[in-house]
Amino acid sequence: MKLYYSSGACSLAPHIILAECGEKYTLEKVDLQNKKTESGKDFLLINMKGYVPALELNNKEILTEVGVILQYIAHQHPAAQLVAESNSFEHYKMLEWLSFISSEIHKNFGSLFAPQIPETYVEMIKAKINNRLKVLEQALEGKQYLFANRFTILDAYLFTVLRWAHHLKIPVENFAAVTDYFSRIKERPSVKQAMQEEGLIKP
Ligand SMILES: N[C@@H](CCC(=O)N[C@@H](CS)C(=O)NCC(=O)O)C(=O)O
Repeated sequence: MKLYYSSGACSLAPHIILAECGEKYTLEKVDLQNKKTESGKDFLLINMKGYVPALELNNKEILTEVGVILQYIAHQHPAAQLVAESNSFEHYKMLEWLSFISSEIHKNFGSLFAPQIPETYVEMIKAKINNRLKVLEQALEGKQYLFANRFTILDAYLFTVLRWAHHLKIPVENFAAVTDYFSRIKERPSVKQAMQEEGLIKP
């Protein structure tokens, strides 16, 4: 499989899961500004939506959208138990979290990266984020992982977006369980491997 990514972007989540599964993968960096890949391809021909991640399968099909890519990779490696069995109630509970991370955390955090957004909008989004962090704090209290007492695709995704908090001046340190969780996930070998491969930490 080949992952089209941008360093530290939400594509880090599937990158972590590729490493976690022991899947064979290659990486191709995307210049999101110019929509060009590092080998000079027009990224819009790979993903017409113009954003990462995009996963090229071994049969050359392309999959996009973080939540879908995470589930696809995890389903290829059932023994790793990174996602619940399709159609089980547990799977729907995971989808509930996946949707929460995507629409309530990822997209609210992501909107703060836009340059020159009005201060009133920033305040509004930060108040919203604070409420979402309260939900996570409660969910993570006394727990190692977000779901089912084991590392899953949810942790790869949540870690990836929480990583942006410091840069965005979101005071995650006010949430002790979230802060502990983040520090713990950061030490996982697959997380370190993916971060090294994206040049986010030194080997
Ligand atoms: N709905 C998409 C959103 C992906 C997304 O927001 N990607 C960002 C990086 S975190 C991006 O590539 N932005 C560049 C752009 O939108 O042009 C998903 O879940 O995969």
